[in-house]
Amino acid sequence: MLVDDVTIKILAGDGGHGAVAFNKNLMSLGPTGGQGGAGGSVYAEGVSDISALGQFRYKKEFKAENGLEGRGQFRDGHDGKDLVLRVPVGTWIHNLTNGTEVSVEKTGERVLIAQGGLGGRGNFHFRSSKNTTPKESRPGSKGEVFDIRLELKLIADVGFVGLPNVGKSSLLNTITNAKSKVANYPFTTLEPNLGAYYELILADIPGLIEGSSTGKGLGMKFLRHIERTRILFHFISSESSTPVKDYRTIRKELGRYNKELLEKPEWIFLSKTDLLTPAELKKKTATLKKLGQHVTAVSIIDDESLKEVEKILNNIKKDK
Ligand SMILES: Nc1nc2c(ncn2[C@@H]2O[C@H](COP(=O)(O)OP(=O)(O)OP(=O)(O)O)[C@@H](O)[C@H]2O)c(=O)[nH]1
Ligand SMILES: [Mg+2]
Repeated sequence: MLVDDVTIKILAGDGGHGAVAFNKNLMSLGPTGGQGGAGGSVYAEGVSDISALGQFRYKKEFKAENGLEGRGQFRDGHDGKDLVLRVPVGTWIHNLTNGTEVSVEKTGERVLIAQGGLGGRGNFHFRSSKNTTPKESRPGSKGEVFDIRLELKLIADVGFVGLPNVGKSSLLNTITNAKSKVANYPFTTLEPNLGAYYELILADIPGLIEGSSTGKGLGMKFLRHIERTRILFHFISSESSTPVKDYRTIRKELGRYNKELLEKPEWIFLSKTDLLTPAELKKKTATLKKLGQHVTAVSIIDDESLKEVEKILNNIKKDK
């Protein structure tokens, strides 16, 4: 089950206390207490794996490390390690404690969500000409503690649809940084996967079959995700002897689920074209072109065809 709405508690680390210490060397008495380390902060970082919120289903509290206390001999405490929570791009972080919200829109983007406490000063800091033996130091300050709600709003620009095993995930992996599972059997992809092509987000969803709209196969759940995409890439395998029928099967399910899906701009991709002879390729492309949509031949081992896909994506990017 895809987790797309979950509430957790985050705790940034507390700063370490400053130390009170004196030089034990009789020749030079004096304060030597070091400063406490800073507490670790909590960050959210965007990843393309949209199931990443699954890690929050059972575990509900996430704490960054505290800073360590200062010590004698001018030694400052170590800073606490930051905690980085990996969240899918498109995750909104609603801070339930202070009412602010922020979203993570890009893979690799890091957002500070709870600031760690500062380390307290040690007595070395409080020395002066009047007070050469200060016994004063400061405690570290507390790290921020918030209740946050993580809500995934899939922000894909392009949704990949098609029958199972037609090469949707393979193309996603080839042109983006995604690591969608690929294998030579139907229903390899069990949950939607996102990939980023520059600022465009591409969503690869599990293969659809006749009856998907009524819950057959992996069903409905994934059609919901492409409802929010702007454009559809419709994949048809070169291995199929019935490409037009395959096309219609998918369109029927899309329309039965939500007629608006049929209104979205659509690009047809005839995939795995390295398996065809030039003559077969020509014939299949011509048949599909009769459907009145753009048809692009693609093979993940043919760089020229991949450049075509990139060209299409670049145009979509321009219009964004
Ligand atoms: N020859 C060839 N094989 C390909 C190409 N693209 C994908 N394949 C193979 O086709 C099989 C299915 O690829 P996937 O990318 O898993 O297909 P999918 O459409 O994501 O499948 P589901 O997740 O089940 O819907 C794998 O064995 C791939 O290696 C291609 O361009 N040429
Ligand atoms: Mg797949």
